[in-house]
Amino acid sequence: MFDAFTKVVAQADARGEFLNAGQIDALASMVAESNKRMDAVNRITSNASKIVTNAARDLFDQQPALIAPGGNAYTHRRMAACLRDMEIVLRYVTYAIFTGDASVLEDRCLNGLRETYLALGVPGASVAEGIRKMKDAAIGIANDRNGITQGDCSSLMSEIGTYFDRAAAAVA
Ligand code: PEB
Repeated sequence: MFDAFTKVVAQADARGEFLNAGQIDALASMVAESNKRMDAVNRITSNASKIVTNAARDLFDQQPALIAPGGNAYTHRRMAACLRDMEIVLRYVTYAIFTGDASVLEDRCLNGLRETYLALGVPGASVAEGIRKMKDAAIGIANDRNGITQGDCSSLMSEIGTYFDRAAAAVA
């Protein structure tokens, strides 16, 4: 598990080189912009249950077969497992946003998840759709311009989007 700093150090060390100016500039701007990152993590974290439940509700509205008899989210046990899975993915996405690096998400959440779902018969494409719904909701909440100092958050928002995209691609 890396963060943006240790990732750059590991890459430089693997080549036996000092950090270069481009790497230092990139990390310096990440530090300068870090309030945006912390605010985004804080907003997503404090709205996590709303993000998960709304995304699940929309998913089941669109794909009612999942909650009909024989569906993969039918029975409370499976419904609970489904909501829990969505919450786990969202939690690891917030870690990735916080550290500015996807490795915690990749190593501890997504690695082997497709195979797990295949073995369980959980439909990966439906999980991916649930993750995309969480992405839209999370970015809407993180990028809400009301009641906050106005600034350019576009690159942070697209970075946040990439973590959700990786999660969706890992299971679809
Ligand atoms: C991954 N999910 C399930 C299981 C595991 C995971 C390991 C099997 C064990 C269990 O049931 O608890 N666990 C989960 C995860 C990590 C982890 C992400 C990361 C660290 O440790 N069913 C649907 C929806 C979808 C869903 C499409 C969006 O119809 C999920 C939610 N996951 C789902 C369901 C089960 C499951 C298990 C229903 C139970 C399947 C079953 O027992 O038949």
